[in-house]
Amino acid sequence: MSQPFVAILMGSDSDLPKVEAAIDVLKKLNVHCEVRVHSAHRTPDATHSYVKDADARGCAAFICCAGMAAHLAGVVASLTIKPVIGVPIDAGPLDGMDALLSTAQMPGGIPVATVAIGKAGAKNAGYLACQIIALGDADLADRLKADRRANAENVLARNAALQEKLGA
Ligand code: RP5
Repeated sequence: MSQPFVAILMGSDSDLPKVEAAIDVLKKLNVHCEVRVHSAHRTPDATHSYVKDADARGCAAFICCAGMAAHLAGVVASLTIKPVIGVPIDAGPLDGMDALLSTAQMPGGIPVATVAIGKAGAKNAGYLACQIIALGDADLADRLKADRRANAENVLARNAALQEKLGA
């Protein structure tokens, strides 16, 4: 069985500045990922072929990032029973509300775990994918716990710095 990996798909390379937040998390936690531009609307055949192939090669979860009428996550979810995480991208005049609804409002039986719009959503998509893989990977679970501790320590340190600045 090949090494589990996360497939990150985006509808356009114009999404990359937001999608990088997911890539950064996976790199930090040492989880292998493939990153591809595949559009549900502009390249439907290539999207189908890639998802089927990635699924067969051991993809553990798909992260699908798209803006506007964002059907990428839903289409990918229709092709696999691996977990699909949808990231609505804030592209276009509706600032991602269009993508949020297009990604989240899936018909029953074809779930897409939809995270927040934009960069924060992409970051959480990276963490969620790692948490899914960590169900069967104790070392990754330890790295996730250490990351949470580091986050908490960082917030506490910033609070201490603020108190000092305020003379409290
Ligand atoms: C969506 O349309 C893409 O995911 C992107 O967010 C948006 C605009 O794409 P471009 O016109 O910038 O290629 O499919």
